Amino acid sequence: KPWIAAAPDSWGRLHRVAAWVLLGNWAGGSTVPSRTLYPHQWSWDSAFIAIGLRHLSPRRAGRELETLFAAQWADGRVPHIVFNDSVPADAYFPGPDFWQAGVPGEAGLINTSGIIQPPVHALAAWEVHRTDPNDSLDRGFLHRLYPRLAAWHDYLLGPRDLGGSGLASIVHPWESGMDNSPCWDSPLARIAPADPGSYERRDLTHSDAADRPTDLDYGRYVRLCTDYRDHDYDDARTEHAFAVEDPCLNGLLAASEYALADIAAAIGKDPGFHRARAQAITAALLERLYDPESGLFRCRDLRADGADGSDALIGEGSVAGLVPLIVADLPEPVVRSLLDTLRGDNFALGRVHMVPSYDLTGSAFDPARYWRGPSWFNVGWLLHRGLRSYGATLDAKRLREDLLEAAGRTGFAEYVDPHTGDGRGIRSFSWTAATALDLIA
Ligand code: 2M8
Repeated sequence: KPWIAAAPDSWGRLHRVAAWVLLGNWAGGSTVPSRTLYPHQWSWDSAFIAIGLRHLSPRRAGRELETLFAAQWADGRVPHIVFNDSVPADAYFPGPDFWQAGVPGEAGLINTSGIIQPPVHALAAWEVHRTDPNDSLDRGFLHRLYPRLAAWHDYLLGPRDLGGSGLASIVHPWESGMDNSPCWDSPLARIAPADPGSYERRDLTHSDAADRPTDLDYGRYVRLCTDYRDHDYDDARTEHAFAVEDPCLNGLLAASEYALADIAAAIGKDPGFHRARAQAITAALLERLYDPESGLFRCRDLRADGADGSDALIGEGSVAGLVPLIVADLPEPVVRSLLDTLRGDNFALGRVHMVPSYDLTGSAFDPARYWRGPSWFNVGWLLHRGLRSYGATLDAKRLREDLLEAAGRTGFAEYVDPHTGDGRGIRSFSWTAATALDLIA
């Protein structure tokens, strides 16, 4: 029996509470994902936050992104965390002492992590600009951000094109944003975990252990970070024992590259380079990661030792493989297959709460544990955008109501059990509030 969302006539109150959550998480120059579990600035969180915040204040939304890009490294990378020095150093692990990384800022060193997250930023910058284009142009928002966004994409398609394929690779599960996705189980199995006595997790103070990654996962996360740090985060010198081409990150890169073309045009520059690059990423995505048999994109493990010694597509089906639906101009049969997969038994659009992060029929499915099954609001927002752009209006409408109903009912939970709809993780989570604001607008 299809699960039916609440009637969409009461979003006024939801809008007010979402605004209250988002403004309550404002930390002076950017927004924390959560006051308790994530008390710093996170890269892709800030992009989703800006997309919602623009409906309250386009200027503040612009500031959110500019604060993040003030911490951009000289090589173009945008670090996945920008640390807030006024928060105690042991509030989050791994903190600044662990990463030993940063860039000079106007008021001294800005402490950052050394890894990245998916590039939603050009997309967000373009949406922020579109909210009040005249004010944005007057203040030079796009003029300041454009070269930084271009350098960010150059980093991803330069030093991070580890497969030489025209796609960016992630070198750590945290870089995917989907930390403990079952897709990472096989590539992570090759990584020797760090000594558990060498660090102390902080996340379990604020969240249920059953909802979070395991200690074994953390041991491997720490090992990969340490190896990278010990090579000064230099991609050419680090072995990168974990190296994967992820369809979510690369789908977002293609969509952001199209947004960068729009940004270039808006400030009187030639958009042609970015359009061509977006098309090239899309072509590489289709060639390298699309699996027509299962109707979704897969992750490619560059370090897998296939029978012929080659890299390999990872068998696990993740919602990351559906996110490329946000990319423009996909071939029609691919769009049709992606929609079939979304509606079929593996992701059951319209029959479970929101869209699960992992195949409902997969052997590793866990409805409570983080990115191994629960439904997430940022992913729902992306798929809603994709559905709308490809004319799946009814699916998009239902998903929107479902996302808004779940956000309000759970107190803006971090994620949701797809079967019961119960909120999981922490509450008053920023991107849950931000994506709700955008869906209401
Ligand atoms: C989660 O990741 C962090 C590490 O970056 C963590 O588990 O401590 C993920 O859900 C990630 O996608 C998100 O950006 C971050 C902050 O919300 O939390």
